[in-house]
This record gives sequence, C-alpha cells and structure tokens, in this order.
Amino acid sequence: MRTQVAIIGGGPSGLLLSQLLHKAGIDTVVLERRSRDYVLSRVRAGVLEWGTVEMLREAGVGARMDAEGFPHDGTYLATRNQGFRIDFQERTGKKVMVYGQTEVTRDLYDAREAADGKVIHEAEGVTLHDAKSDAPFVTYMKDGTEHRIDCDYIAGCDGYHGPSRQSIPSTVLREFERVYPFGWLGVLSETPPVSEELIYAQHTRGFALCSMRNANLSRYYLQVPLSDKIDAWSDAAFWDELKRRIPEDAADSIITDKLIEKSIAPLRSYVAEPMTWGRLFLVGDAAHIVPPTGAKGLNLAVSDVHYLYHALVQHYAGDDEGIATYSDKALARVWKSERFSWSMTTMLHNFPERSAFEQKMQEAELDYLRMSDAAQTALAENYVGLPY
Ligand code: RFL
Ligand code: PHB
Repeated sequence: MRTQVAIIGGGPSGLLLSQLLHKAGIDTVVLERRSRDYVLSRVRAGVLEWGTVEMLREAGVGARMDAEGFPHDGTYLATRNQGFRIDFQERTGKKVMVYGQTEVTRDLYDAREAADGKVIHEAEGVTLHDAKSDAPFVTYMKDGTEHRIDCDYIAGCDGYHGPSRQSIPSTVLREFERVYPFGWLGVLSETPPVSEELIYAQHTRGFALCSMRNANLSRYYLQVPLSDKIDAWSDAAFWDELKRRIPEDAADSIITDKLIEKSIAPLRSYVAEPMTWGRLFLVGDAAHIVPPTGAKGLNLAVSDVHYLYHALVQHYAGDDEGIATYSDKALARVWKSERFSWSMTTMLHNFPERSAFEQKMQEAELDYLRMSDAAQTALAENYVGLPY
C-alpha cells in the first residue's frame, strides 16, 4: 500500500491530523494498535482550549461539541474556606469548552468513517523504517499477515509508549523529565456536578479537583500516594476524602452515588527534543507529557497537529518552510504549557518532602493569586490557551 502520510496512533492527535489532511486532499492511513471500542473506553481530558474548539470546527467535527459541550467563563481555586474565582472571559476575552476527550475521539472516528478514511485497528508490531531516507515505510501485522505502507512522511501520534519516539537514535534525542511523588485517583459518577464551574482545591491532605462531563456526569480527582492501590479505595472512602478537601459549601451540597469508573494515573512532566527526525514527526503525547493540573495534554496535542497540518499542506504546495520549522515551532509552545502545568501542579499539590520554607512559599503564592489582578490574568491567559 502507498499513502502520502502514514499516521501511527488513532488517538485524538492521529485522527484529527488525518481528518484535516483529508479535507486538504492529502491521503493518509492511520494505524492503531487497539480496537475502536478500547480507545473509546479511555476516560481522559475534559477541558478544551478555544483554539482546540476552533480546530475541531475547522476539521468539520464541531457540531456535536457545539450542541452538547459546556462553555466555561471561569474556574474556582479553593483552599478549605477561602475560595476565589478566576474569570477567563473578563481577563482574556476567551473561554474554554468542557467536552470530553472520549466524545472528541468518537466524533473524529465517525468523520473518518463517513469519509471512507483508512483507519486500521488492531495493527500489531508497527515498525518504522528508513525515516531518515527519502523513502520511509511502515510495517505491521494484521490477522497474521505482514503489511507494508510506503509513504512520504510518518506522523508519530502513538502516545508516550508508542514506537515512533523510540525509533529515534538516543544520540539524537534529548529527554527532559520530572516525575512527581504522587498520582491522581480519578472517578466518574452519574450525579450532577457539585459546581457549574471546575473547582481546583488545595488542601493539607492533598489536592482535589471537581470537574464534569455533562449535567448528570461528574468527574472528580484526588491526589494520592503512588503506592495506593485502586482496590483499596472504596466508594465511601473516596467521597469522604473528597468532602474533606473541597470547600465546605461544596462538601455539604455534593451528591454522591456509586462510582462507575476508578483509576490512578501517575503525574509527570516530559519533553523529547527534537520533534522531527528525517521524515518522522512526533505529535502529542509521543513527544511530551504534562501533569493534568493545567488541563493541557490534549490541547498541546492539538496545537502540534495545527503546526504539522499546515506544514504538510505547504509542502504539497511546493514550500518546505513549515516542515523545516515544525519542531522548533511546536516546542516553543510545548515548553510554555509545560511551565504552566508544572507551576499549577506545584502550587496546588502537597509535596511530602517539602520544607517548612517551601510550604510557606506555596501558601504565599496562592494568597498572591487571590489578591492580584495581574497574577489572575496570567493564569487565565495560560489556561484558555496561548496563541498558536
Ligand atoms: P493518545 O491519546 O495516547 O493516543 C495515542 C494512540 O496511539 C496508540 N498506540 C499505537 N498505535 C499503533 N501501534 C503502536 N505500537 C501504538 N502504541 C500506542 C494508542 O493505542 C493510542 O490510541 O495520545 P494523543 O493522541 O497524543 O493524545 C494525547 C491526549 O490523550 C492526552 O494528552 C490527554 O488525555 C491528557 N489529559 C488531559 N489533557 C487535556 O488537554 N485536558 C485535560 O483535562 C486532561 N485530563 C489527561 C487528563 C490525561 C489523563 N490520563 C489518564 C493520562 C486526565 C487524565 C486522567
Ligand atoms: C477532567 O475533567 O478530566 C479534567 C479537568 C481539568 C483538569 C484535568 C482533568 O485540569
């Protein structure tokens, strides 16, 4: 088989790239290791920057998001008894959209299917070849047979554990990493959200987040030690701990029920440079990970797609400037989102090894944010998304 762009990974970045390129008349094949149902069962991001919203509209997959998503003009930051609201709209003229990654991915699969797009599920042993040459190709196994796809370019949209980044020689790749000494226990509950807007809560027992998917589906998170086992968290223990960490009025009014999903995710910051190697481009989680506190992971994947999509369209129109600058442009934005996610994480979590001095610094930072218009504007500007 031959295609113009072989895309490895059928998560949001691979599917969005393929959909945008299709609309521009560029042929792609998406290779996904998992089944469609498995990909759609993963509960992940919930907050879309406005740039992401506009990219999804541009790709022709915005209709359901516009009908069912919830635009949010602000968010709450809370300590146990002193919450305050940051108004994004007032401070930046922008807002965010609450619409789950699962729904984004479903809309993209539907669009690819409607356009007869080639998305190959359960592709095993995907291997990249000759990315440094002018004739790269990808091989994979499907139903016991080996297949080969020749292409002009390879887009590595295969997440943190995929083969794309690993195919770049270690002499070329530079990695930057911070691993945090805690994780997030995330749950879904078929109950109305406790608040119309998200609540990011700092507490001496650990961080908590109240988020949502729709009017009857709430998403809550607790900071937990990495050593915690998911089975040791009963539903009752989860609700009790959440109530201890969020503001009292929220704790008093929260509606609790049986939890329908429970998982623990570790937190890390990670960047791989460069994001281009020969004819291979890394996109999204394949190149970088952020801790979820800033709600940036999916949004960064989408901004990478934006740069790569335009670079490829330019290339097929005879101009390689975008191809040559893809890595630098994407990384400039990646590092700023890394900084924001790291600073939100640092400001809001409990770090077991923190000194008394560092503890005071954390309190002062949140107190400064509470009283400073400038600090709130800076947070809002980053949260709604920096320009592409
Ligand atoms: P994905 O979604 O990991 O998709 C990669 C795809 O590649 C496939 N794959 C392979 N395919 C073929 N061959 C192989 N050998 C392969 N190996 C892997 C995988 O099966 C998968 O389908 O990466 P992508 O597309 O770059 O998208 C990135 C986002 O998924 C991620 O950044 C966000 O989910 C992060 N994130 C959040 N981001 C936000 O913007 N806002 C949020 O509110 C937010 N909350 C979150 C999050 C991530 C979380 N977890 C669990 C990681 C909350 C959580 C709890
Ligand atoms: C979510 O709804 O899953 C969510 C929201 C905001 C975050 C992280 C996750 O910062």
